[in-house]
Amino acid sequence: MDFTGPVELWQKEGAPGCPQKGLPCSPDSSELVQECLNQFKVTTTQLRQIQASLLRSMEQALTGQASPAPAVRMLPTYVGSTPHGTEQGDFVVLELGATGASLRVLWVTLTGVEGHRIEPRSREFLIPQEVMLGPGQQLFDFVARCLSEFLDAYPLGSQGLKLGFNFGFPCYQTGLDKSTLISWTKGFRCSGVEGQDVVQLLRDAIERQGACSIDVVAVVNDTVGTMMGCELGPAPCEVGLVVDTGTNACYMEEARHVAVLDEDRGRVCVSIEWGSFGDDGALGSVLTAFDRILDQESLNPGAQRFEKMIGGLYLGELVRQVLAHLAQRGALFGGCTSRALLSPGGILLEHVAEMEDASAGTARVHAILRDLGLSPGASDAELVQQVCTAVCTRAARLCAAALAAVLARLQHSREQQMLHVAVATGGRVCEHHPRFLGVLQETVKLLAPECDVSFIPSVDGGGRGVAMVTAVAARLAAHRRLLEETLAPFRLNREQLAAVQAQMREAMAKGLQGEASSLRMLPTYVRATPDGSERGHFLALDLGGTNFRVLLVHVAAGGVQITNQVYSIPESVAQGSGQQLFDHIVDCILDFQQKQGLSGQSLPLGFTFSFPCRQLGLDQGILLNWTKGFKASDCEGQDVVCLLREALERKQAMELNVVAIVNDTVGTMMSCGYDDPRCEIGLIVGTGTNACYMEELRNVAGVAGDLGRMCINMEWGAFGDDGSLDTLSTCFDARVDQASINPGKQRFEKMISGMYLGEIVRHILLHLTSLGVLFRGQQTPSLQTRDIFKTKFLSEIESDTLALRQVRAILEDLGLPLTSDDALMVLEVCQAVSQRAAQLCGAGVAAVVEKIRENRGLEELSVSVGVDGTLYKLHPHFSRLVAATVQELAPRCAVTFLQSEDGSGKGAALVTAVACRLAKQARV
Ligand code: 0WK
Ligand code: BGC
Ligand code: BGC
Repeated sequence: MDFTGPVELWQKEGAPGCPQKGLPCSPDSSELVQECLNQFKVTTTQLRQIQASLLRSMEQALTGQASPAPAVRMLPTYVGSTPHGTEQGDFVVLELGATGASLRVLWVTLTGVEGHRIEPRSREFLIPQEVMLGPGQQLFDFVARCLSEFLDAYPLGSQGLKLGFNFGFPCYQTGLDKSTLISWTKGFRCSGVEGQDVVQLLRDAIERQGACSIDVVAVVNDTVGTMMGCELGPAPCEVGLVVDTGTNACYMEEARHVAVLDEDRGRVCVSIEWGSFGDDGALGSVLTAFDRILDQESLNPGAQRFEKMIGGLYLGELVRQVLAHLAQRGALFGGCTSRALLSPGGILLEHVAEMEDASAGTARVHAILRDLGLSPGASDAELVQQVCTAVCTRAARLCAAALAAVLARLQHSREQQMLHVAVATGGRVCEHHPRFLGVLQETVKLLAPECDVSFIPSVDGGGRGVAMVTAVAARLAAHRRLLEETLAPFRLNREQLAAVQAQMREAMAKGLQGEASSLRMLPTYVRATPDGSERGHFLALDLGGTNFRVLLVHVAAGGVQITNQVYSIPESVAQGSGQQLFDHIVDCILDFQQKQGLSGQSLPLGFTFSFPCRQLGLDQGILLNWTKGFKASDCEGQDVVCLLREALERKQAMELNVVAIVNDTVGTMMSCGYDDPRCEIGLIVGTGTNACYMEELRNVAGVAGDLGRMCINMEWGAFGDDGSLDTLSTCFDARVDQASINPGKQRFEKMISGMYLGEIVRHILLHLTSLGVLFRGQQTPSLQTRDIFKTKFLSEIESDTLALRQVRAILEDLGLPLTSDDALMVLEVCQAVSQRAAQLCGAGVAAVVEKIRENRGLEELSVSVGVDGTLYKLHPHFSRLVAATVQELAPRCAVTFLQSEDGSGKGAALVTAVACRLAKQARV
């Protein structure tokens, strides 16, 4: 190490009477020694101040604050997860910078079996001083030569080797294998490297060396390697601490707190680069004159001030400075000095560690001092030990204050008062110094008593950790590839969506003509949307969605008042006998009437019945087939108005007059049409999905007349039941369909609606778990449980406001053992499934609006769509994606989506009101 500063510097500062922490100069030698030792005392208050100041700096840097530039850099490392323990394979690790003037190459075999370790094989190469201070290319060529020399001993297969580069210097990383050196530290100062991508420099050197089958897949800071190499234990190891020639720490930060990352999900390992703490003067109060001299004589004066008080490269030098100072004032070694004592770098870390080791005893100290050319007196050994202890104790306590700042940061970012965490420690100061770790742990307990911290020494200086990162990178890349392959069929492009639109148009035309088509295009006998002249009190029923509702609707000049009550339809009733179902419906009506004081009152009733019905009139609807989990017997093929009337009769509620049966899409269109006459389409995306629209009567075969329009219930849920969607259908869709109570039916609905999306996601998660991509490949009973993954979870998981931990909470409630990577992948699965649903729904709406535009021979169409349904209303992105797809596929239609506020019950009442108005006019 090169300390070439002018000796006379001491005299100037040591002048009697200087205010700041100058060089002590009392005439009494023991007092002089005490004065020196006191210089290195740092009080707990000062430690707390340092802890607070470093924490402030860390949080300023995380927010990306530019000026004043925070003293620490907080560099994201692209390591997003701690090891699974399942990583396996052979990896080469190249270590540069962790241990000063040496380079290490390791061959690491990861077994993927927890607790089963294969000892890495490694070799150390000393780096000549001129290489550490020469041109960068020389350094990297030296590194590449050492690498191939090491690998010559190993049989390299053809498949090439993955290499992890452990580079212990401050770097801006833009990817796991892309890293730009900010500045050299610790005695390195090669030219032409700062500001360069060190992975590229290494790749170029390896190429120049001709060792071509080596793939550099990751560059890692040594602290990260240390953290990642940590054995799995009771507490997650989420902090890596290195105190070797230099010092630094890293920890797992919530990604959303790292401004530069613009990522709001998951965690990322951040290299703090705390060595530069105090470069802004924050350490002024604890710096001694010895620290200032050391800094001025260093390769990088003014930089890495904190490191220069803790790092192994500097501890020996600090001790030497103090001993030289005391010797020259006659307080030590009888006033004699030696070349080693006066030469920078004369006392090394190893010397200090040995001299401090109480078990070594003073005899050993004497021996070391003699090796340094000194003639220690009787008391000198103890005084020297005291100096070593003072310097190293301060280093350990300062390091503890910094670590306490990291723990406080973890508490902040995790919003946890009580923190359980493991800290992986690495570096020769931690490993070899007799007391450093002890003082560190003690002081951390003092400064962060509410944190339960376990210290885990890294086994091989992070070699395994770097191999882990490389393996994790390889695993993440492999998992990402499998995830992309699994989700690719859900990513529909414009051509595929346009094809769905065209197929739907074709099926609409056939259905309207009564030809074979998966779209039944059922006439509803609703000929007009409300014109606002409707008046009266109406009862309405709303069956077929999440809730069964009975409503009292008062249509007046001032608007519509609605009173309603929700009743449940137990599965046993929905899948029992038809009589049981309709009796249950009438019981609810009677209960409602009784509660509203309407018992016995004769009121017209509109029945929203959200199932495919062939209507023969407004009050006649033959149920074609049940959908959405309903399967009541003796109903299909029956007129459900009759079934209701029979039940009313059975319950002596003859005063109720069933005037109209409408589909929920029609009710929704009417309900929204009451406020916006341009609303001529009704769309439901809830438990099920469907749409209706106002079609030109001339296009509707089977209904007399050519003039005017009639609302057509498309029953688009059945689109594709003829196989026309098979090209888009995935194996997961097939599994959901096969497990449903109506296999082969409602294929379009089963790719879009709320009753099925959760199940599609569950099947994908099962598949990804079986591939080992999720949940560490562990299949859990809960995930095998049908309908356990509710569609509302998609809406919650995809909401922008939810942090990943809340996503994790939802999944953990399901008993899924997950990591943050898993939660991120579950999120992507949900996004892919809901996006496809929204796009398919959008393609359907685009087909309808284009049909209306062409029906009316318009260049441009402006139309509104009344929408209802839990999925459409609650999912954070569904409505936007539907609108975007319609915009893309039907650019000549300006489509407004109106979310129905009062549900289709209001619509049913309005249809009833229109029917009553028309009936009265007919009687006049
Ligand atoms: C509310 C409507 C009802 C419709 C339902 C669909 O009033 O007629 O069936 O929306 O949404 P879901 O409740 O199935 O999510
Ligand atoms: C470097 C860090 C490194 C630390 C420990 C410091 O000088 O800036 O990147 O982690 O030494 O080796
Ligand atoms: C039914 C439709 C209904 C839709 C929305 C489908 O399952 O067949 O009649 O409109 O669900 O509730």
